[in-house]
Order: sequence, then structure tokens, then C-alpha cells
Amino acid sequence: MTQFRQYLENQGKNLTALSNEEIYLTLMDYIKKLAAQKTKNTAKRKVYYISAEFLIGKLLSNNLINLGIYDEIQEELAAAGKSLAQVEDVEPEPSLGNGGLGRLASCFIDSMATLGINGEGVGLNYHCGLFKQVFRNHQQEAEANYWIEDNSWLTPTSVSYDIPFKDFTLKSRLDRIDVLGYQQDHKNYLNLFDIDGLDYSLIKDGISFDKTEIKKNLTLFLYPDDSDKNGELLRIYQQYFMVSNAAQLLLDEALERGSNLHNLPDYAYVQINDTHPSLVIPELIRLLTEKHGLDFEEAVSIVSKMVGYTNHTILAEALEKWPLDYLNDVVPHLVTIIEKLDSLIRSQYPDSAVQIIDSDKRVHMAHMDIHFANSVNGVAALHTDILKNSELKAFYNIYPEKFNNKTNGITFRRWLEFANQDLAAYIKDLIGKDYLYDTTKLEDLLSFADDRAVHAKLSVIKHQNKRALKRYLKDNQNIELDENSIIDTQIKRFHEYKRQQMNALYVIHKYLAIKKGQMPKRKITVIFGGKAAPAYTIAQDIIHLILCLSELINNDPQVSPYLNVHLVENYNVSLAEKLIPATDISEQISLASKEASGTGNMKFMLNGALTLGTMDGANVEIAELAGRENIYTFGKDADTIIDLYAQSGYNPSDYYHSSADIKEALDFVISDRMLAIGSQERLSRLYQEITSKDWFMTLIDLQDYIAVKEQMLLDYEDQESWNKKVIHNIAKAGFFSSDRTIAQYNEEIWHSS
Ligand code: 26Q
Repeated sequence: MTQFRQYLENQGKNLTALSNEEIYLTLMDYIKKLAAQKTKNTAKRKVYYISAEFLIGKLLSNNLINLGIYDEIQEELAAAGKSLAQVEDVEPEPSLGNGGLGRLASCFIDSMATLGINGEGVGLNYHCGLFKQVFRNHQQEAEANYWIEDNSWLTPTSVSYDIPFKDFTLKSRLDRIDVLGYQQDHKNYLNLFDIDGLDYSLIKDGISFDKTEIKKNLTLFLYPDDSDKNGELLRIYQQYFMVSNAAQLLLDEALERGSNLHNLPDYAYVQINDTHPSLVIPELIRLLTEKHGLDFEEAVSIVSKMVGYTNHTILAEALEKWPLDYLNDVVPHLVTIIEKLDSLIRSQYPDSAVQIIDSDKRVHMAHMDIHFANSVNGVAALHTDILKNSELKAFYNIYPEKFNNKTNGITFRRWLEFANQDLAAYIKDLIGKDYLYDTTKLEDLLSFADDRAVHAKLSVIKHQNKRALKRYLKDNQNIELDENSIIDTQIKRFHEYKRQQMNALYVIHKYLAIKKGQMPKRKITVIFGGKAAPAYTIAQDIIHLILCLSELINNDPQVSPYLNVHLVENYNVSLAEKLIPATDISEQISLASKEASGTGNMKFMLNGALTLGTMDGANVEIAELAGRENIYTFGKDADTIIDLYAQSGYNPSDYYHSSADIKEALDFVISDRMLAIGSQERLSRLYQEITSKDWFMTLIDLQDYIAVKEQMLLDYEDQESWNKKVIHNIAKAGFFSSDRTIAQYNEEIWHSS
């Protein structure tokens, strides 16, 4: 009898009689009991991975896989006439993240546990998290997403700290989620701090709420609207609450394990995920000096040995700069410390480019991080080079030894074993299970690169995944997917630099060609997914354009047999798990130099989609590893784009007037056919933006993009050579395991053992 059957019998439960909801709760309880039997990792130096986001996805299957009992449970359920997949549907998806940065943090805590590293996540438990996206009138609307149910993966603790703000002190509470590594005896935690006294009635329309009632709203939403002062203040309250809790937890745990605080770096390391947790630096210094009596110099020296900063962006608007006045309104006790740190730097380095507080009295969080961390890393080779040679050059000149690269990765447990079970099983048939422990073993697949039987089987698996996606989209989104079409997918947050608008212009180009009688050989389905920040108007306009195109094209009987366009609603981890295995073409088309890494690109590669991409972020490493001939690249390179910005040398009207294709596609945005469906205001604003400003250079690569995409569609017809490319991609994806990334963080930065 299996352990699970025994457990059911002890509880007097019979699977056949249980609903899917009841089975879900039973499995959660069973997993929590198994997790409770595991002891914690104990290495002396503990890593605290502080992050505003943890986009963890559903946990049921992930935990079953990591416990090594997924197959067993699936069989037990099947024997009782139940489906594990339907039970998985019952689980709500946690809404604690937004995009790549949050998903990365989640892959990282999975890998830390898998490698047996004593490393935990620290963040906030936002009760409504990121907004839920709904489409009305071809526009995005935002609704509050209440994702926490009475029974959840969160386990309450008695840990609580006093968090001092200027006008009041808030008591925190800590909930934890067990993080089980793959087939590990030990576990870690994801620590999510919260407040008591949260008040949902503050939420009015959609996601608007009273931003001034901090004691009742602090953990309501992730990234509350910060387009006004109250919104910015709330974000500072959230950030300080997060890091003061993290710092107090870290100090408590270090003291408990025998640190005398003078040797604190032997007991703890803090990894700062982008600048959102940067206030942890002055907060640790404050606690060491004011609470524990160390002198300022020593506190600074201690903290400087135990903090690492990861940069995820070179976009100026995403680099946080808080007005000193705002910090004074919320955390005046940190301002004195930040000012001291600033004077320290001023006395050593006169260069205004490296100051912490600028002449407008704004605190540059990244600058503080770089001066007082002992490691600064980018997230892909190209990104780190850009940091060193242009964006952070002045800092690199001062501290060359601090800068290092850690190319991102993804956990193969979730993104292959779970998401693409047929492919994973087939890989095991071909090369055995070793790749589960050493993902570079996937290279053994190269010996099948020319094997026709393998090509055929890969096509069959892709087709089955398309059928599974078709069923899901039909049942959940009322979308009719053609499983015999080429699936071309762009899923990521909506942002001009990611250039969903360029893909939309391709769609228009294709639509017009079909209208002129130029039919593609095979039907193409272009799928988009992603949310736009509610205050980001142009991103909303791009969503509007795509929803209008979808309406126009899918309902045009002349065009829809050849081309479909879908924008899936409320894109999240669970949808990604279904979309990626069914995709043929992976759209990674950011303006070169702007996408720090990308991690979706890695997931698609591993799942047998071919990349259509610019030489940006980790695409560069994908091209190197898989071979330039096995992916489809186009567009200007990063150096060219960086030079163009430096010289203000890009003018969209040059491109608009120089190509009939581009002009025709753009003019269509404000054509009568589009205006009959969409909003004049949104469509003409977008048209104006692209033809006159186009800060992220949509048009510079459009012609090349169209040409390479056409070639790709033609190449798809030769399934032999297509699948050969697919095999090269899967075989070389091993490098992008987050286990490799985390092993590097540990060997080169954390030194936890
Ligand atoms: C900043 C200021 C004010 C309000 C919000 C923000 C903010 C919020 C979220 C800034 C950045 C983010 C998220 C960034 C992010 O997800 N970056 C992605 O990180 C991935 C993991 O390293 C990379 O693969 C992606 O290239 C990068 O875009």
C-alpha cells in the first residue's frame, strides 16, 4: 500500500467519494505533513534573498514532483476515476509577482533548496497581489485579485517585529511557505511578512483604494499606483516594512546561532533583487548601531561584506530614486544614516555621477547598493557588459572587482518535467534520467539530431500539446485555437521596449497581404499574453490595438483560415505552463540592449520552440549555445542602438517614408476598418507615438523582422530540418538551469556551506 493510501485510510477518506476541491485540500495537507518531517538546511552562512516579488505559481504539482511522488499520486487518483490535472485546476495561483524578476526569485528558491543551500526568500504577502486583468471593450481593466483562501500553503508563525515609522509603529506577522528541493531531505522557507488589520473595504472601484491608511493597506497590493505622492509614499512604507522585517529576522537568527555580530558576515548574506529592497543597507546599519551598540564605522564595514546587488534593468525610469523629503516623511531614522553614507562617498569620490544623493535631493538606490555591496551582478553576459561599459561605467572604474555576471536560469522541474510531461518522458526514453540531476546531459540528444523517427515523434508531441492548449483555451477563455496552425507566441509584460507593437505591425502586414491574395502555406496563430501597468498609457494602447486586430481578423472569413490573433486574458504562470509547450515560434524581439536577460526565451528553447529574436539579453547566449543557424535572429545590435541613443540619431519618420510595407501597416492602425472597432483616442495616440517619437525604435527593425519571420514560416514546412534545429536547442538548454545559476551565485558570491 502506498504511503498516501495509508494516510487516506487513517483519515477515513475514500478518493472516489471526494470532490476535486476536497482532494486538493487533502493533498495539500498530506504534503504539509511530509514537509514538516524534513529538517531545515543549516549551513553557517545563511542567504536571505529579499525580493518585492515571488511569482511562485501553483504549488501542488511542484511539491509532488520535488517529493518524487507525482506519478504515484497521479496513478492513485486515476485508479479512483479522478484526474490530477483537474485537481490542479482547483488551486488558486498566488499573485505575488509581476514578471521576470519575480519568476526568477521563485526559480531561485527552488534551486537553493535543491542544491541544499541554506537560503530563504523574504518578501511581502500581498493579499490582492498584482491586479487581475480583464478585457472589456477591447481594453484592459484591472480588478482586485483575492487569491488567498482559508486553506493555503501559507503556515502562520509566531514571529513578529515592531517596525518603526515616523508617526507610528506597526507590528508585523510572518507566514511561511515550505520550499522543498528536488528529492531533498532538507527544506527552506519563503518568508512572507504581513500586517494584522488589513482592511479590504478600503478598495473602491477596481483596484483604487485609500492610499493614506497605511495601517490598513500596507500589504493589500503589489506595485500600487505610484503616479501621485501618496502612491510613492506607500511604496516606501512597503519597502521599509519588507527590509526592516528581513533585517530583524536575520539578526535574530544569527544571534541565535551564536554570532557576536562582529562576525555577522560569517552568518548571513543578503541578496538584493533589484533596488526595491535597498533600504536594507541603512536599516542593518541602524540596527547594528542603535540597537546593538556597534560603532558606525564598524557597522558599515560589516554590512559591506554581506550584501550583493542584482541589477535587472538599464531603463532609466525603472531605476529608483526616492526624494529625500519622502524618506523623511516615512523613515527619518534612515535619512540620517543615508546622509552619512552619502558624505562618506563624497569625501572619497568627487564625481557627481556616483553620488548617492543628487543635486535635486533624490536618493539613488542603485548607487547606494553599489557602494555598499561587495558584489554587483547583471543577469546575462551582454547585460553585464553594458553595465560595465556604459550604464554603470563610472562605478565599474572604481570597483572593477565587484562586478560579475550571473546569467539567469529556470527550474527544469516546473518548466519541463511538469509543464511538458510527454516531452520529458520521451527525453528519458532517449537519454535516460541523468539530465534531471545534471541538465547539461541534455547534450546527449545531439546524437539524434538527424534521426527521422525522433523528428516525427517531436512533431507528434508538439501537436498533442497544441491540442491540450486548444481544450484549455476553449474551456477557460472562449478562444478557438487551430491546433494545425503554426503557433507563434509573445508572452511577457507589455512594454514598448519589448515591442509587442512591432509584432502587431507584422500581423497587420500579413493581414493586408492575405487580403491581396498572398496566402501563407499554412495557417499562423499569433498569441499574445501579458499585463500592462495601469498607469502606462501607451502599453494599454498596444493592448487595445491587438484586441481590435483580433476581433477584425478572427471574424474575417477571407483571412481567418490563414491567420488568427489571440490575446489571452490575465496571463500568469499557469497559462505560461500551457502556452510554452504548444509553441513553435518564440518571440523575443526587444530592442537590443534593453532586455536585461529574459527568461521566457529559455523556457521556450527547452520546450522545443525556435527563437525569433534580436541579439539582446540572454538571446545572445542562446544563439551561441544552440548555434546561430538554429535560431532566427534579426535587427540592429546593442552597440548600434547604444550609439544611436548617444547621438539622438533615430527618426521614425525616416523609416515610415522609406518603406511602403511599413507605411501601409502603420496607416492601417488609424484606418476606417480599425476605427469601426476601436477607440479613436487610443489608436491615434499610438499611431502618433510610433510615427513621431518611437523612443524604443519599433520601426528600425521592422523590415528585417518581417523578412526573417517569413523565412521562418517557410522553413517550418521542412519538418525534418525544423526538428533538427529543435533538437539542437533542447540539447543546449541545460546551461539555462537555475541550478547552474544558483551554484554560481553560491561559489562566487554567497560562499554558503
Ligand atoms: C520601479 C519603480 C517604480 C515602480 C515599479 C518599478 C519596477 C517594478 C518591477 C521596476 C522593475 C520591475 C521588474 C523588473 C523585471 O521583471 N525585470 C526583468 O527581470 C528578469 C529577471 O532578471 C529579466 O530576465 C528581464 O529581462 C527583466 O526585464
